[in-house]
Amino acid sequence: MDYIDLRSDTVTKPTAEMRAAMAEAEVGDDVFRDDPTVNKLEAMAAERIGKEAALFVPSGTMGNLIALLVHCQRGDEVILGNKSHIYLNEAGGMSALGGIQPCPVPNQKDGTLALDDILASIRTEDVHHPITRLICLENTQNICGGVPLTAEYTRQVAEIARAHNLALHIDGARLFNAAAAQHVDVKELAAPADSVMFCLSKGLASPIGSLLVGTEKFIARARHIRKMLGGGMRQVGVIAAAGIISLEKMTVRLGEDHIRAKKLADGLRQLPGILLDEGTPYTNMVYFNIGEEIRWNAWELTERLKALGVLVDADGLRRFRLVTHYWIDDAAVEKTVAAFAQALK
Ligand code: TLP
Repeated sequence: MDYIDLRSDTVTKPTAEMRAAMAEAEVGDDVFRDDPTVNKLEAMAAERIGKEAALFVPSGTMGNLIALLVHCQRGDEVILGNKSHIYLNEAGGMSALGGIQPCPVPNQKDGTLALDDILASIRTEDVHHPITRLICLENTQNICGGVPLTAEYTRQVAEIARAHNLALHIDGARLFNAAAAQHVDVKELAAPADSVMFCLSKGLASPIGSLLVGTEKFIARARHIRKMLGGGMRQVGVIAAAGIISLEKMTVRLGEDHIRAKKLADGLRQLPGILLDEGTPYTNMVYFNIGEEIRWNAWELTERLKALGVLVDADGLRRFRLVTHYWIDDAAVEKTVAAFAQALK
């Protein structure tokens, strides 16, 4: 069956244009810096984000981990959101592989960390304390609804970081969605940060890959750590070729996904038993709960929807997250709403 797949924007398959570019990509050994397609992608990424240099990495998780390993020493502490992907969904890599300690502070409903909470979490110089080294933000903030953080907020956090000699890293897996939703250049969102990771393999529709962006010095160290982690990828221009199309063509169309997320939310809102989160969707994610009057829980509904050709991600016993992306068109939105109407019965 040709499923409508709303489980994530990570499910996006490469477009025909990407597949052709991948087949024809000029390649070389990227560990020797010999792959012209990777070199081009990295230069483009650095330019788009507004930093000196970039590094192609296999995943967002590895990009974030490398950033943390560059910024921090063993025993150092990182201030980050208690609902952040790095804290919750990256297998504890910072602790397991870096000896780095997370200092989680509550994510507010709007995805931010309260400035006072950040300030209160910065360790004072004391022989008993770990050394606070880094603050991490996530933009868009996934679990808070795919909510975008503003450039102004990011600047405020960066000011705190500078004043306390800390670095600022952005997990910008969906930074281009944040930029599209706010009609700002992605550079504005990235400017206050020392390092930024963004993903090609989500809304930008590449099959694999993320980029870590920062100063030349930061990226030189990151390249070393990528190798240490086994992330040196040889003739990886075959994948970078898709990434170039992501940057050139996919970044400018993300607004369509946001409009379709709104249409999806509007359709679902009409159905009794669907309780949309306040404000959803901010970008390409629709978050909602299923009311107690519905006799099916989210896992059961997932199965019922699958039988109707729609794949969704249950995010708890009575909770869902649906994500729009390149392969979700208007017809898919309509079919999804109709499938929910049927499955809820
Ligand atoms: N997010 C995935 C799942 O892991 C939850 C998704 O479907 O949303 N940062 C953020 C904010 C992310 O949402 C993700 C992936 C990552 C980092 C990690 O990227 P990958 O999957 O490339 O390691």
